[in-house]
Amino acid sequence: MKKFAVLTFLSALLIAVFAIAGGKYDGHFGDIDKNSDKVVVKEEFVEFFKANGDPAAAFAIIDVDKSGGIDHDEWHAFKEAHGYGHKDSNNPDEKK
Ligand SMILES: [Ca+2]
Repeated sequence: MKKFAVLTFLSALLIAVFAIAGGKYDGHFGDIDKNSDKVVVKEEFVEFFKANGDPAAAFAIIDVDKSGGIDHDEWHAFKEAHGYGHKDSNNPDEKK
C-alpha cells in the first residue's frame, strides 16, 4: 500500500491532535504496545495515555489507514509531525 503517500497527505491533520485530544502524545512504541504484537490497538493507546484529555480521539487521528491499530510507521510519522523526534533505538529501519 502507498503508506508514505497516505502519511504525507495526512500529516497536516495530525497537528489537529493537540486541538482535539489535549495533552502530549509521546512514548516508546514498545511501551504502548503492551502485548508486543507490533500493533497498538485502541485499548492499549487509551490506557497508556489515560492522563491526557481524549486519547480515543488522538488514536482515531493517528490511525491514518483506519485499520483499528497503530503500527510503527504511523506512530513515528505522528511523532515526527509533532517534532517529538525518535527515541526508539531498537528500530534500525527508522529513516532519518
Ligand atoms: Ca498490541
